[in-house]
Amino acid sequence: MASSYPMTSAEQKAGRGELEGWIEQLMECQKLTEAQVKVLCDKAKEILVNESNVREVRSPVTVCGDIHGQMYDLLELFRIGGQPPDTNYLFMGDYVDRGYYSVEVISLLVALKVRYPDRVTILRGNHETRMTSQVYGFYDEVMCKYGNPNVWKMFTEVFDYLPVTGLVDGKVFCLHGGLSPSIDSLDHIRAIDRIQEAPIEGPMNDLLWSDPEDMMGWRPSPRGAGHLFGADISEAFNHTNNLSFVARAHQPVHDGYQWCHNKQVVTTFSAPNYMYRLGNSAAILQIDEAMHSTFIRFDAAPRKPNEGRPHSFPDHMYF
Ligand SMILES: [Mn+2]
Repeated sequence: MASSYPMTSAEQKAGRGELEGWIEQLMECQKLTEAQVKVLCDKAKEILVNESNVREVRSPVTVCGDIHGQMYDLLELFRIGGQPPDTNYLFMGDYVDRGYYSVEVISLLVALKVRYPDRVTILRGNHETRMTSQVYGFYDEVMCKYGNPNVWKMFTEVFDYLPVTGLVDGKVFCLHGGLSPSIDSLDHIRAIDRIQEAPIEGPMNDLLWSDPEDMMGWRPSPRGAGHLFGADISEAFNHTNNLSFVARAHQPVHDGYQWCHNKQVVTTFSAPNYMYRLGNSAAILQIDEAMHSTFIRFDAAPRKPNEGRPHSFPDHMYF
């Protein structure tokens, strides 16, 4: 099984056995050392630099939404959806901030990416930026757990390399936020120079920040970044690019997933009881080889007695 996958050169340098040890440790919610994070992040950048802005993925694959540092709920997700690499995964961003375990969550997902690069895809969310993760928890958590900001700096460098969108079998377009008035086609996205801190406006910013809305046309977003896009926009984009639907994350939804725009767009959110208080279910989207979509709902894992609050949560909900 795991041993039958060919080793990448990055894996050879990091050491496959070493990586598997790190993954095991992280699955017990034990963080890596700063030196281990350095090795991991260097290997991750080597792999990610070669991935397209529109990362092509083959079915079967399980598509996941926001995680936000909720480590025990991510472990529950793997129990329900299957362990990598037995299940292929595509994560649509927002791994850090808000929850108690941004450090362990991002370390685990990056380690899985390096160990199983063809079976795990991790896209960028609006929280995978310096601007956001410095304010909403990840930076403070790193300071608290490591005593200096180095691990935050290393992971935010990896964030610059993450692909912004994915495409399952050419038919399901996956991304964190939504569409952009400056982007009509997937080729426009392929042409973006993405390896940088996410710009505060423009097409790449829109992909990370936009939301679908029950309306027509475009409007500025109340988030102060990205746009609201209407049903006519989604329909035109899917038609132009020969897509079945757009899968995105970015907004908590009560049942963990929610269709809109006449089933042109679906929101999937994978952090149950978001921020340990919203009471929402989480969901994952399984796409099989026949391109059938199945949503699996799950609820929050039991809280651990040692779960603490390493930092306070800002109160407004726009992130
Ligand atoms: Mn988001």
